[in-house]
Amino acid sequence: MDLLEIKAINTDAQRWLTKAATNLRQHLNTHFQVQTKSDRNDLVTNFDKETENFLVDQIRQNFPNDKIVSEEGFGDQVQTMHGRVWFVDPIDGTLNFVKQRNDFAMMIGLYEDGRNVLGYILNVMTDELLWGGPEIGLHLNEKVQPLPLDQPLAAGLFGVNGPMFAYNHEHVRDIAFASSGARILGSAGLEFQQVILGRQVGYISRLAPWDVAAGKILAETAGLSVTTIDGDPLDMLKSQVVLVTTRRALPEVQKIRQS
Ligand code: 2AM
Ligand code: CA
Ligand code: CA
Ligand code: CA
Repeated sequence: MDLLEIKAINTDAQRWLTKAATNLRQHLNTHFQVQTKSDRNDLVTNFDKETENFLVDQIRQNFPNDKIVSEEGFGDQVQTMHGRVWFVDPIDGTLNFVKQRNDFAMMIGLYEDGRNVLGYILNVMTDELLWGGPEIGLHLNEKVQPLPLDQPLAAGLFGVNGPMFAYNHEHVRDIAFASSGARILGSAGLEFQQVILGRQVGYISRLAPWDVAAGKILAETAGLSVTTIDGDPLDMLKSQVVLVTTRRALPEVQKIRQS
């Protein structure tokens, strides 16, 4: 894809997100249909489904040959990263959305032959859109976003997944204790935003492809490290424990985990 095409897609994607987020904010005080999925805290609402349906529809209308990986079932069964693959998480932080009407994100990621192209993380209630990619750089709304400082683990806050922290799974509690302090936001997208904006030194969680796709593109554009907990490249088509950190904190985290 050349720069002109990437810019054209970027204009489209921002328009879809703006429309979907405006619609969602307008319906915050209406009735929610809430269903459980794998357990009592794994929720889906009619708004997750409607938003995903809308975003997937826009992609299909504009790019009928592209493949789509999405959370709530409107996407495709995608077996390989060959060609153009979109990732859609319509509401990231559904539990926050249901309980707080706050701290949730809309995310889109676009890859071509497995390579990063465009990523979007929209904090729906603050209307902060972090967007960009290797060809167009990193932006927060209309401004170019400076890259985060390469801080060591002890110098910053560390985002964690609640249950992994509670059970010290993969040494997550030990890692957080070596930082300035643990944070649990309840939205993988907003955790990635915090790290990319330099407000946290890292984040660790078990994540599905749509939880991490946009964040990986933006974080790598920001010069951060995104790997599995073992330090391997991510497999974009499966769930795995994902670690995003500054370059400096990465070996420190790995040392704690191996201790
Ligand atoms: P979601 O709201 O889109 O489901 C919450 O800890 C974070 O982890 C959210 O980003 C949430 O995304 C994600 N997550 C991944 N798998 C989950 C699960 N089985 N139950 C709840 N949240 C999950
Ligand atoms: Ca979910
Ligand atoms: Ca998610
Ligand atoms: Ca979701």
